[in-house]
Amino acid sequence: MKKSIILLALFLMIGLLVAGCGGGQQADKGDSDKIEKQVWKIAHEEIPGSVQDAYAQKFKQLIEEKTNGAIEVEVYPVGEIGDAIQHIEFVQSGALEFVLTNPGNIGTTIPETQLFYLHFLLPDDEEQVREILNTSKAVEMLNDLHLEHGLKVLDWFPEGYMMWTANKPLRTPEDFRGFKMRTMQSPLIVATYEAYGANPTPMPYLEVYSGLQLGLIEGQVNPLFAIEEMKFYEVQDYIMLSKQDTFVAYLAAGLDFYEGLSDELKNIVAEAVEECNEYVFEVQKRLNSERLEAMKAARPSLNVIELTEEERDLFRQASMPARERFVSIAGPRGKEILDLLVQEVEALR
Ligand code: 6CS
Repeated sequence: MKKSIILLALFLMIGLLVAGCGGGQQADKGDSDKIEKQVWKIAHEEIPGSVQDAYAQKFKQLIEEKTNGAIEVEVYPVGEIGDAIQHIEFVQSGALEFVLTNPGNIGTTIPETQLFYLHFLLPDDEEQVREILNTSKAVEMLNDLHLEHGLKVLDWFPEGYMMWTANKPLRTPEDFRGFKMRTMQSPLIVATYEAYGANPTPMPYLEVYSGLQLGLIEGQVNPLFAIEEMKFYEVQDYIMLSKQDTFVAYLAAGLDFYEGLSDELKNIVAEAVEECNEYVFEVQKRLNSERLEAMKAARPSLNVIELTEEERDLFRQASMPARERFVSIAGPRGKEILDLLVQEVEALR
């Protein structure tokens, strides 16, 4: 907490200095428009080379191009200015302009948003997941809830199916009995693994590798690109291609900052976001597939198990009590959003 306040103060000071230096300076954009010089900061919760980093770098490139360099975008991967939970606080307070994050990190503030971690809720087809994220009324309701917390959600995108890793096969819910499964710090994610009888153990992302190495946790769940770049496969003998949920992420801006933008800048941001959304979908597809092959090549003894539809069905049935837990955690508004999302997914089938 103390560290978070110091970091926040530091960023506010830097922000004031930059605003002071840039005040009044104008840069040409085309022949007519003038955009005030400024620096925007975007933090994300992954390491360089990840899916979120690809999004942030593309966003930087597009904003800088579209403003003819008047706006400079600085990208901060996880750990450079605090952790993912602190990033959200920084955006709410105006110390950062943008954040790429995931519903697990905002679970205790906006519990409804955690619904994406319910297993077997989103479609199995990732093109359909993308369509839902881009068109859903349920997602719009979640965006409205973020406004109440000083956040303007600008984009949602999938980062790939969540896959389990362990030092033993996980083929049935019984295999999870008492299993120390690392999860993100979200009460709902914990509930989803409790539904299988596991012993979920929340732990920060950057501690997972050593947690596995030391035996503090026995397994973890993440998309393939992350299992590779975080080197989890070096300390786990099995990867289960389980696909029970999709890692969903989103871009948010500080509401006060966003509302203070001119219409021209809001349009530039909207154009950049649309391009990033398409770009990152292809990036995650490529990274998830290439990196599975890279892990197999780097560690030939790694066991990759593709769960059968029958095995996935056992998990589907066992996962249903977590939906009741979601409703008890997220209340009537959460139930309304969940029911709507279920209908929207059904309509796509
Ligand atoms: O498991 C986690 O904590 C993290 N996984 C990914 C793919 N992105 C960031 C997140 O914090």
